[in-house]
Amino acid sequence: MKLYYSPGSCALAPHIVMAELNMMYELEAVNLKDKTCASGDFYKINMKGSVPALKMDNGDILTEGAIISQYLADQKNEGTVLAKFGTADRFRTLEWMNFIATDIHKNFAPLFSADHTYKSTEAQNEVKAVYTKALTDKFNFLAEKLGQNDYLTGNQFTIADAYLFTCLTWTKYVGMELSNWANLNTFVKRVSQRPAVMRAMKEEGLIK
Ligand SMILES: N[C@@H](CCC(=O)N[C@@H](CS)C(=O)NCC(=O)O)C(=O)O
Repeated sequence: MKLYYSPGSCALAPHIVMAELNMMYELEAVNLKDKTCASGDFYKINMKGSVPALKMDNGDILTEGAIISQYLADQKNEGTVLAKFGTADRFRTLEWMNFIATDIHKNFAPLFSADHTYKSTEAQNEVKAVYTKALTDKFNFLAEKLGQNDYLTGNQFTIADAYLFTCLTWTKYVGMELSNWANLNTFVKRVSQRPAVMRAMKEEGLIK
């Protein structure tokens, strides 16, 4: 299997999942600016031009991070990072995955793109204020739901924690202070100390 990624992007989430499951995998970095990678034109691998993309063992490409993580978990079917098919715990994790994909991940995008999307500083600041407020509301909810639990669904680290962790690492790039949410701050510190997370971050050059 090969994961196409860009360092620190949302592809870090399935990367963490592969490391957590101790899978055999290769990595290939993608330059998201010009859509190139060592194999050449990244659009030929993923027409959407976005990471993550997973080349599965049969050579087919699977895209959409939330689905790649489910696919990876089911390859091992250990019931750890994702509970087994048909269980209530599995749906609880998938509920979080959808929330993170649609309400967290995608609310960061305009914060990253505002400066090169809008000409006037006023418009840039307005967009940033709207999406910072949207994320603030979601972070308030997350901090309350996380409570004193180690992870989103309790004490078991799941694919949803890998995804949430990845998104929360972006707060430092968009001027959001994670220490305003003690539970989220502790969560990020806890996850960042997991050996598989450290391995994935090292492989992406994010830490030494
Ligand atoms: N719907 C995709 C979106 C992935 C996505 O937003 N990837 C970003 C990096 S975090 C990206 O590749 N952006 C560059 C682009 O789309 O051109 C998914 O959930 O996997």
